Amino acid sequence: MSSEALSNLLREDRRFPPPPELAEKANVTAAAYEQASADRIAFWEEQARRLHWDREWDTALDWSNAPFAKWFVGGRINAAYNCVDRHVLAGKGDKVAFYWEGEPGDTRTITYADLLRDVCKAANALTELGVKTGDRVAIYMPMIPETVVAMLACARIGAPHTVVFGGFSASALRDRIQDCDARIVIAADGGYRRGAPSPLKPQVDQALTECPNVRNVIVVRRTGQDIDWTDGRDLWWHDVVERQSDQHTPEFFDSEHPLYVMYTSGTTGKPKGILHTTGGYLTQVAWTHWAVFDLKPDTDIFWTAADIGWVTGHSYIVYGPLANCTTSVMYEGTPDTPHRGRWWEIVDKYKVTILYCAPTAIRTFMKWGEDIPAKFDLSSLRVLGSVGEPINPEAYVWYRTHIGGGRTPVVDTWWQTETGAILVSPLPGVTSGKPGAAMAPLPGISADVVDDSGNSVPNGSGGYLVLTEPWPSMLRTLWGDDQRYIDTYWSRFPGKYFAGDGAKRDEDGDIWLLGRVDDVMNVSGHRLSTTEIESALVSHPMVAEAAVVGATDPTTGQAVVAFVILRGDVDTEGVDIAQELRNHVAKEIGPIAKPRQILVVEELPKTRSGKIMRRLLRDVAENRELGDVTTLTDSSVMDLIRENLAKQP
Ligand code: 6R9
Repeated sequence: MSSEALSNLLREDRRFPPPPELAEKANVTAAAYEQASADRIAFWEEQARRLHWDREWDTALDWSNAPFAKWFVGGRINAAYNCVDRHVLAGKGDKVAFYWEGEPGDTRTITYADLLRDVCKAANALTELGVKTGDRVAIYMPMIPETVVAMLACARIGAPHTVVFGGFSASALRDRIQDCDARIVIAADGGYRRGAPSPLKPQVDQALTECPNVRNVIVVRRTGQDIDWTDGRDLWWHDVVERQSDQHTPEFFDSEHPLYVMYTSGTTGKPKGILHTTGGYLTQVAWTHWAVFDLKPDTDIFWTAADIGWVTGHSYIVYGPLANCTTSVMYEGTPDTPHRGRWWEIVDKYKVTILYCAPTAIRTFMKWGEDIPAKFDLSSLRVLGSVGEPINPEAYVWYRTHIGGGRTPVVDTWWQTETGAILVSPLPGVTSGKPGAAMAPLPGISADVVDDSGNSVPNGSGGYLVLTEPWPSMLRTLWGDDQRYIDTYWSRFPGKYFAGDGAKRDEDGDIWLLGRVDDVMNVSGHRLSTTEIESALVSHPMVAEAAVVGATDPTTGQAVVAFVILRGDVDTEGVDIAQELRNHVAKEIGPIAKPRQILVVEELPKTRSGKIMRRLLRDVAENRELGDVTTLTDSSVMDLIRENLAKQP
């Protein structure tokens, strides 16, 4: 990283200490860091005791066959029992688990007692269809309560689920079903997105032409769309689940029993099946949900505005919140349907106290303007969270100011599908937040920033984020590919988990995430972070959102190419936008970071989890045929960008 870039970041000196009332009653205090560093294993054992174990473990961690970890060895546990039954048995059956809001405006309120009844019925249905402990079940659904019920029913009978994003194509679904050899698919006819029914069943039908091992498809009726039906294979959820008994006795499984496989893209074309198991995963999602959001189960209304088909949904819509007996909000649709204030209307309506979402959403709201959230009463909010990408300081401050009313801490939470739960994050009652920094590893987590040779970097320097000790919710392997697990995560720096993210430590020793290392550019021998240049661009009053890529350049190796979306409300009449922004970047970071090209676009290509697909932008910047676009939310975005560019000099 260039010294200019570093000194620029060190200029970020705004600090937001915890509100005193929050700090006073905070679930976690600074003592937790000391306690955990004195005895990390004992700390996690204490957290594991938050759960119900049918039999306690003999050994907390078995790392003798590293990097294959076993946590809470010998313990017996059932994830669904922990998320549902034990709360009902404790007299909380009437407590609301989900306030569900459909995109068209229909609503459902689901209590823990409702959830228990539905999960038992679904578990009985799966058993009737021959699903046994260890069999895989694929779930391809919109954001409806049945998705949660389906996941918990699988967990209850020990059948690992693999949830495939509703936005994924038939071929993506086929690859995932084939890779984990799922025998049953749970799907819906469709879901609502952008004000219209969006079909799902046709993709299932198409995928299954190449998945002969799938015996049955259970179909939830959500939209009532016309669908094709394969007799003998397809079954309606309301036929096969509704008639079942609402009693089901859960079996307790080994702590290391597989809970789910979640596919995520790797550097090759073949997606990686991240395997999570039960005891360690549930321990860490439950603890982090309680600690990082300062969750008060009796009074908070929690909302993770993400899709369940993404790991954030698994850990912080389903398993973490339910393990903590939380009341959550769940929303089916897009933020601008039927109007751009939909999220804020939901916060206002349900008096949401904790909101967790992605920086890309925040930047979109910035683009739409602060007068939209200003029309709603957001005073119930007390903690805001961010996940999925580095949050640039401008977005952080906007979020805190215009959504959080200048009161709420913002927790920038770093983690991955692989890590299962949040690992690096501020604690809202302890940490003085710095806009843009994920700050420090949570208690019980050992992380470091290292240079190319794997040595710890001093404060004030950049490098790679690594984890130096195993943690309970870590992935156990890649489904069916132990060697790829070792190669991808444990070979770059022997004995350390390589996250694939660039990071730096500031003068205080706090951690800043700088984006994937494949997003780190090398311009004339200077290492530049895409995130840093994006932040600089977004700090200009004309810019709403920016994506930066390194395009191959004959002289400099790589050159910086920036795609920007302008704010709707600024007057650009007579302004040479590109020149203005290039100078701005030069001023903020240094002349070396000046984009070679600045392209003004209307939209950026994003995955359903909100990540900008820089790979595609690089294809455009380097004038290549586009690679795979199947994981885009909306693949027509790329056509728009091309058309747009054809019109620019
Ligand atoms: C939870 C999730 C993981 C990658 C990760 C990193 C990026 C996530 C971040 C962040 C900076 C944060 N990422 N949170 N970067 N600050 N707070 O997003 O999982 O979809 O597997 O993505 O996302 O690059 O390596 P996943």
